[in-house]
Amino acid sequence: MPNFENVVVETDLLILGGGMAACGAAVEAAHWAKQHGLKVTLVDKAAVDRSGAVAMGLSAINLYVGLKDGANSVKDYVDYVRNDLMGVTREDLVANVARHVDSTVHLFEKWGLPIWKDEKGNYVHEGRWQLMINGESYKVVVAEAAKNALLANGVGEIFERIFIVGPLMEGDRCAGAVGFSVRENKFYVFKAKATLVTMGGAVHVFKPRSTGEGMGRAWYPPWNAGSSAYFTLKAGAEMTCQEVRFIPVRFKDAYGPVGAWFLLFKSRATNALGGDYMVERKPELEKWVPYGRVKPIPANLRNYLGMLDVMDGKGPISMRTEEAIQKIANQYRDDPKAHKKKMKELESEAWEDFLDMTISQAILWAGTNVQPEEKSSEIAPAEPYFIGSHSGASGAWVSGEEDLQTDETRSEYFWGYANMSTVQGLFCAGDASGASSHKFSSGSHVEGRIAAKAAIRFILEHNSLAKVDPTTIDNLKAEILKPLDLYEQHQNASTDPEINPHYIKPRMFMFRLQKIMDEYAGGVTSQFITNEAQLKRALELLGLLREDALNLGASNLHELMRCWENVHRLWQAEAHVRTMLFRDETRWPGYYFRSDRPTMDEEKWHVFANCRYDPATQEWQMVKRPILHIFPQAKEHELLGG
Ligand code: SFD
Ligand code: AMP
Repeated sequence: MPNFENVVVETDLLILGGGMAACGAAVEAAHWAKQHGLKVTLVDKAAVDRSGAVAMGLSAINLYVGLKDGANSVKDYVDYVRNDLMGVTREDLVANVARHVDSTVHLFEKWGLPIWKDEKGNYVHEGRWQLMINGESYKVVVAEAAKNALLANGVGEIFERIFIVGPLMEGDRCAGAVGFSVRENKFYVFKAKATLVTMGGAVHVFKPRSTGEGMGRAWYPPWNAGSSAYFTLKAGAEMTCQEVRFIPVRFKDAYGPVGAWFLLFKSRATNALGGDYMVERKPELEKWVPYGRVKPIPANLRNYLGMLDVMDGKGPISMRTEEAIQKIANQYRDDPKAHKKKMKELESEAWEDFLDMTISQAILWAGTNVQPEEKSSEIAPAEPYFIGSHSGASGAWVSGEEDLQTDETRSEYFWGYANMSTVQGLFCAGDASGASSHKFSSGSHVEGRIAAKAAIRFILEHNSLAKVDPTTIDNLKAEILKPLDLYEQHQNASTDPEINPHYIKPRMFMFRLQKIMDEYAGGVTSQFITNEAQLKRALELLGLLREDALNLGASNLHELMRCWENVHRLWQAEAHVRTMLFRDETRWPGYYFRSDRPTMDEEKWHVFANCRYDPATQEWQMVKRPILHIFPQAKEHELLGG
């Protein structure tokens, strides 16, 4: 085995990940840590400047409440999120993000992020909650502030290109994390008084639509591989909404965003016959009341209406970019000069929307001779992703903030520290915390801040480093580096290093995982449909894959990372399948459909479906948790419009 140096780092607060939530956490933690003489350490598998979902930039800030203008209230946002998730949401968590998020957006602007302004100096909205930005450098701007907060103040340190594999535990308390450098032969042990997990969601658990040379292309960034879910599951934390995957409808093949087209340009999407599924399929929504009647129509139901057209043989579905652009420009048709100017402006906005966050879509447009003002573009539902901060909801079950609880919610939703999971000292934010969807980039940043502040308080009240037995660390090191050993020992047993009787390479492992999920757990190939028998078969096959996970082989550090990314994906997959099996109904058609339970069952399933892996018994437990309201006047059935 190659010689790996052990690097032990002791800290007070350990932030895992360097994305939006982590950067928010760094800024907030630095403030409180400085006051109390504490140390904060941030660890990212990549380089913070361009890591995570915002790496390429974004073209909008999807969550801004605008409390100061009085445009919206916190309750308005909670209503929106709950309705979009077909009634399943933790109101206390969403409200906590919503009441603080504007301050984070104002910080972004102060740090230099250009937010579009109208002639009166007001933010330009894409939709009710979304602001348009020139966001190519969004992540760089946010990262710079995080780095300044930690490094310039001398309260912290940042480790880049360290892949975190899993938790370090002392009994039931999280005592830190272990991982390895992806550049040098170094094994890292981070010992901490509190640990904040912000390692994003998961992609490539399901077979992507893209194949061959385009295979890595997906909507969600390929480098987020389920590390948050693995970490929290292995620590024994209760997880929530693991069945709630997100399927974004995107411009086909390069996954360009649709929000600006639907909301800002007010575009329609039509089928091959020119029909608008949102109009023609409206009666279908009645099957999903009360949520079928809310405004805006929940994202999964919007997806579902389009999918019904495709299943009826009416595809492809097209975004009518040419129609939308002409319609806006036509308002200026009496003045040819103004018309020409407006057309130029709209064209440039259309291209910038992609260039700001999905550059490959602009390249695909260019490569296929698309001029959006002349020709419509195909859109399609992507493969499923796990992204609790967007329109999915999967993540750890975390405590809410004390002042947002009612007498009823307190015993269910509060256990001392905001955003702490059910494991002592283990906090989660962004995609890592569940049941609080629609946080997006700004909400994830502010949730990182909320969690970091609570974690600092936890540290002050539990101010000791755990004593971890050295043999525990040796065992973890041997387990984590095993793929390198296996490869070294057996590489000569076959002529092709990809195929060997003694080990499985991570790429092959990933293909197997994706095939299982795609075919049995409601992926693209099965039109997002599954049933009990298929889910049970998926579990059986995942069990066999789990056995083979012990024999992953890696020829170098990069492949070692790939091995562990795929183990992380496997655990995310298992939590997903088990929870879809547990929830005996179809609640989110358009995300997945249980063909054996084709309707929603409000009486039995108006609950959170939670799961937990018990590290002691190595068994999974499934449990229902109640959906409770924090705005007593706002019981959802009274709220619904339509
Ligand atoms: O509209 C390890 N999102 C959008 N949000 C917006 O506000 N506006 C938009 O325009 C958005 N669009 C969008 C969005 C997401 C994606 C994928 C696309 C487009 C294509 C959502 C936000 O991006 C999202 O909500 C936040 O980024 C979530 O923040 P966070 O912190 O939970 O995740 P992250 O930023 O991806 O960061 C994860 C970090 O973890 C690191 N990491 N580090 C160490 N060890 C490991 N094992 C690790 N595994 C991961 C990563 O490197 C990263 O630093 S729109 O089109 O939808
Ligand atoms: P997207 O580009 O699809 O991620 O959308 C960006 C934002 O706009 C998210 O907040 C979406 O929920 C919202 N959104 C996208 N399309 C629609 C639509 N047709 N109606 C209402 N909201 C939408």
